[in-house]
Amino acid sequence: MPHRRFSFRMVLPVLVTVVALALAGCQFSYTSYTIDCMSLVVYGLTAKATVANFDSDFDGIADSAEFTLTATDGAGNTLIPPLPPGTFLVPVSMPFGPGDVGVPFINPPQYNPITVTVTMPSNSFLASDVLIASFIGQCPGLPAWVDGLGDGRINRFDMAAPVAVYPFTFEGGVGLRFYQIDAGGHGALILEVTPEQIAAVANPPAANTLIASTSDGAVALYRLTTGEFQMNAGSYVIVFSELDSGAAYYTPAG
Ligand SMILES: [Ca+2]
Repeated sequence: MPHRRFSFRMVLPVLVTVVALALAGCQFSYTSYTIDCMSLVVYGLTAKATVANFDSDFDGIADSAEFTLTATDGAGNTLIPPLPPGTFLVPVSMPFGPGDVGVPFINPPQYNPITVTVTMPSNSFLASDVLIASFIGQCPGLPAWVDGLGDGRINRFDMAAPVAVYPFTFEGGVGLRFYQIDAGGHGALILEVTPEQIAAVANPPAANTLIASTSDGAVALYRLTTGEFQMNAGSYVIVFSELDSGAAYYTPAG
């Protein structure tokens, strides 16, 4: 585990700072923590087990508190794979700390916020999971996940968008589906663009080129000379570069 020195820069992204918990199963406290794009670091951590859920010497009697960690980004992506049993142990007779503990994220976060939880996992010695602590922070520069629009649409941050754009896997590959959103928030499929239609336009084209549109022309998909896609739906216009629900997109100026 990397230990890092305290610095003001590392404190800035933290939303929630000093918390001390003394829950059933463990006395758990710390002086501060930081979360950034790379890791969680907990400073001044002390832990004293009051319940044992791990048998470290295989005599059939639990003697230690086992902790496990989950780390997820705003979209629920897992930032660290499941830990092997016994990764974090505090013997009941031997309190841990105070010390600094760093937890590196194996998978980089894609959305804020980042949440790390510490639990004592249930097993034959413990009837149910016990939440010990949770840490919440931000990776500066990442978009925030918007609840409610996290259904796979590309334009997932626009609550009032009149059209939702979804990547869709056709027989020949990935294309797009466009849904008109009514005042009640319900969608109606108004346009499908197949991978063959997309491939029929050069990438990048010599001039911005229409790939497909609804029969009335109200919603249209173009390939731009930059290689990006642009959807026009009246005054609502977005540009995106990938046929992926995690694709970055923006509204062009002007
Ligand atoms: Ca034992």
